[in-house]
Amino acid sequence: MLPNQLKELASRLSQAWVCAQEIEPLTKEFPDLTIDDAYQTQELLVQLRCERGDKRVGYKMGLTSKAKMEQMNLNSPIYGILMKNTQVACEERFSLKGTIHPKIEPELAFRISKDVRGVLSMEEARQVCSGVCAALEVVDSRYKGFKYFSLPDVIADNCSASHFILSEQWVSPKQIDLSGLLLSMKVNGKVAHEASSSAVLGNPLNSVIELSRLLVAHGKYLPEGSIVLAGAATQAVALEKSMVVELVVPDLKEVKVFVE
Ligand code: OOG
Ligand code: MG
Repeated sequence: MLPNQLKELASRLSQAWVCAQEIEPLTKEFPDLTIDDAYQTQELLVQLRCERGDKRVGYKMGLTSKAKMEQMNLNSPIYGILMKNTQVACEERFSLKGTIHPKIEPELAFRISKDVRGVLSMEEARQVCSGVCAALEVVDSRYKGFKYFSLPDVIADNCSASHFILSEQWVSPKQIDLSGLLLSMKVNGKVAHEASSSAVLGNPLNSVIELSRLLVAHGKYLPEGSIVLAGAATQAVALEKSMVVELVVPDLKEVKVFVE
């Protein structure tokens, strides 16, 4: 598609985010939208956010577990961009105002300690991830009914990124078995979904490797200091007012949010 058309799509999505109003999936009108067009639209959308005073702080991986691929009926890992103003502090209140049909999901986050400009090996991924912590991601599609027809739709919509919450403590990944952590997401004190971290591509570090591959393919790199969300290990839960959501992971500090 032409650059001007992609700009128009980015501004539609931007408007939908600002007004918290759902729109038709883009592919309904533009069935030929490619994955490459979609990543360019995502980039233009993020540029619009930056013009309004926000800042990039990292990346989120999506569809990295079987549970999420099945829930969304899509089958390939994708990335979105994390923005500074969408981080909610741990144990703070999160207002549903400004969201459309938000859901929450359990994740692990990594902190990247140096620029990554190529495709990482497992050994390199271990070296560049200087910290890991428990995270909750709020996803909120800008499309009607939280449904899309295709990967290009969800990629253009910054992979349904809404907000994210990190636990207050980063732990060195070298101290723990990253593929054997039990992630328990509790809603109002009761376990809603639970899975091993191995649900995320066998080991969540594979998600960072997959991100490095996708970034090379789309002419981008992973800057030092970035935060990377590895993708949900389980299905997401619809968020409702007054919920208290918590992710408990042995060996990591828990992360919690109060919904209002
Ligand atoms: C797509 C984003 C997926 C994850 O962790 O798998 C995602 C969606 O669920 O709308 O964030
Ligand atoms: Mg996610």
